[in-house]
Amino acid sequence: MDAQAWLAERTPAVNAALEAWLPGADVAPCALHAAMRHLVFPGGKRLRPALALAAAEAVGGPAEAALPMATAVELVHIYSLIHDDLPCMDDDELRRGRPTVHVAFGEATAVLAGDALQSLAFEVLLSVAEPGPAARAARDLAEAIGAAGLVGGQADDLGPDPAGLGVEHILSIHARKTAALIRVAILGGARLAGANDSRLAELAAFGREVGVAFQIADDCLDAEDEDACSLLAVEGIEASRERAEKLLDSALARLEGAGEGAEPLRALARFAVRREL
Ligand code: GRG
Repeated sequence: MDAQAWLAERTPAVNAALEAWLPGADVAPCALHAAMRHLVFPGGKRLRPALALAAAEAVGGPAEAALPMATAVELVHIYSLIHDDLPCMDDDELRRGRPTVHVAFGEATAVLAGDALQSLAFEVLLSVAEPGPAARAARDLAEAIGAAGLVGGQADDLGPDPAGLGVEHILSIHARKTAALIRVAILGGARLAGANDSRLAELAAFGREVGVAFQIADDCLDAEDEDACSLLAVEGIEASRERAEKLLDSALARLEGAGEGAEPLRALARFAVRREL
């Protein structure tokens, strides 16, 4: 299956949901709303939303059931990019070839735009008609992006040179900073489609491995960048690529019995790890 074709087919529904939830840039406070929209439109690959939709299909549900999760994880992803680019974090002036949000709108507005996107994510997720599974998904999302997940991973990434602390430490940062959001996108998509506990456990483990492999692949794509956290600094690019492939194999093996419905999820996992963009 062609993951990019699947992404192209499913992304319009995600874009429409994002458009429906985000206030217009002509609505006051205009600068805040424009800053919230800046990295959402045009977006990036929309990989996390696609994983949420594909997870719903993998457990036999319709992809649409996972749309609130898909929307929520993209909003969180954009929040994390805005805050990650800030001068006090990575201090980046360009993202996807455009000025970062703090460059375009100022630092204070960028912080607030990230904050508002994060809270909008929970509003979207908890606005579904049947709140039970969504409430569980919201709890998982809160855990995934807090001190035990994305924010904690980022905190360790800012700490002493992780390369000096060894492979396990770097993998732990990858697992929290990057994989936790990918894992929870898949888990939440499956939850909203009514998956049972054993499918949820299988998909959570799949998501973690794909997420770590995705980050390693990202480091390999970015080999020029001297990111201290990169595994490349410790074990080199070939061993890192091999590690990502092994994680992908292990993740795919978990879905061996999952049938045809899991094919989009398998294809997206391969794309996430082997992509060239
Ligand atoms: C500062 C709250 C806070 C979090 C920082 C996730 C994160 C932690 C920062 C984002 C920047 C970063 C380097 C994250 C690692 C994950 C990663 C490779 C993100 C890019 O994801 P893509 O390729 O982005 O899916 P697009 O542009 O396609 O949306």
